[in-house]
Amino acid sequence: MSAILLVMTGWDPAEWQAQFLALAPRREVRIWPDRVGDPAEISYVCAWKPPPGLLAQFPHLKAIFSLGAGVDHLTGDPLLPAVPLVRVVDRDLTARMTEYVVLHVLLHHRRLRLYQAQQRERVWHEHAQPAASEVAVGIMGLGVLGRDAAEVLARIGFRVAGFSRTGKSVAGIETFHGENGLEAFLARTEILVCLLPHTPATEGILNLTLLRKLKRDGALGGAYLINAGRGMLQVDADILAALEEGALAGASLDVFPSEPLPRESPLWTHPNVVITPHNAGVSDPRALANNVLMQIERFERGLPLEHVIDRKAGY
Ligand code: NDP
Ligand code: OXD
Repeated sequence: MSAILLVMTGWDPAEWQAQFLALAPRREVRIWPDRVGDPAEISYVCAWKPPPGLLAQFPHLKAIFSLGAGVDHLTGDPLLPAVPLVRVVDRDLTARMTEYVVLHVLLHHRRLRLYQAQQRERVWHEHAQPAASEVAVGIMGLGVLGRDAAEVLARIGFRVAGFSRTGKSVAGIETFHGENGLEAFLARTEILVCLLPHTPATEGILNLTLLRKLKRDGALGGAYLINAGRGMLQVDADILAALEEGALAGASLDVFPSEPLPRESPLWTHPNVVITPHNAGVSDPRALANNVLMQIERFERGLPLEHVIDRKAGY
């Protein structure tokens, strides 16, 4: 017996199970917490936010599959078994994230919040509109998601740069990396898009000191933040302070240190903040069940698993 166990918090496992069984009817697919069966029969866990310590209970586990692109919901578990930890890299998820990033870059670029406010007051007034080619977008995290978004934004005409841990070369995109590259990257960036993973090195990186370094006197006349990476990258109080003092003119936030965003957070009602409920790049079981099953098949044929994370780097 080589069973797959679905472990998820906040998502409906029945939908995932149905997809797995539709694609691989002969597989044994179980659901935590009610239908785990004999823990010794679990070979693969497919997880989204499992309770810490749970995965250590399966003595014959061969691989763990994160059902999201991010793995911080797993790497924070001090008892995480030392088996390969695989993350999602899938065209469906990437396309969804790129939609989100492009939507929010354009929303700030085309001043949609301002025009919506004018509409409520029945005000017919046109504001100066820079061309995309005058506006500098900077993407922190030039990985699978950041790179796709960068390429689409460049195609629309924005001046796009990317920032990563190690050096990269991407046609049509200016690249910066490492601590030495950060200052120059921020100094040229008017719309900062964050698609970094949450690791010890990135926690709290979106703080007031960093936000103050963004370019405020560019074509847009202010700096904007779009965070669809992880909530633990951002300091909510610092974003509010940056909006207050003018370091930021607006923000789109999909992720928060505490999710759901507490009802009392002043971010909810800030006129220049757009809030979405961590759905920038949702994991759709119709696309991802197949992705995971293909990986398991590769593994069972003796081929290397793809997109195994580097435990030391944390992503
Ligand atoms: P990747 O691992 O492909 O890319 C991560 C990028 O971040 C890489 O370019 C990496 O640099 C860079 N990076 C990591 N650490 C640092 C650092 N300390 N300093 C500078 N750059 C750093 O991940 P994905 O693009 O697939 O996903 C990114 C994140 O997006 C996920 O980890 C997840 O948190 C988030 N996400 C959010 C979703 C949502 O719905 N809001 C949906 C899906 C993902 P290098 O290239 O040098 O390795
Ligand atoms: C992910 C997410 O990591 O949805 O994929 O946040």
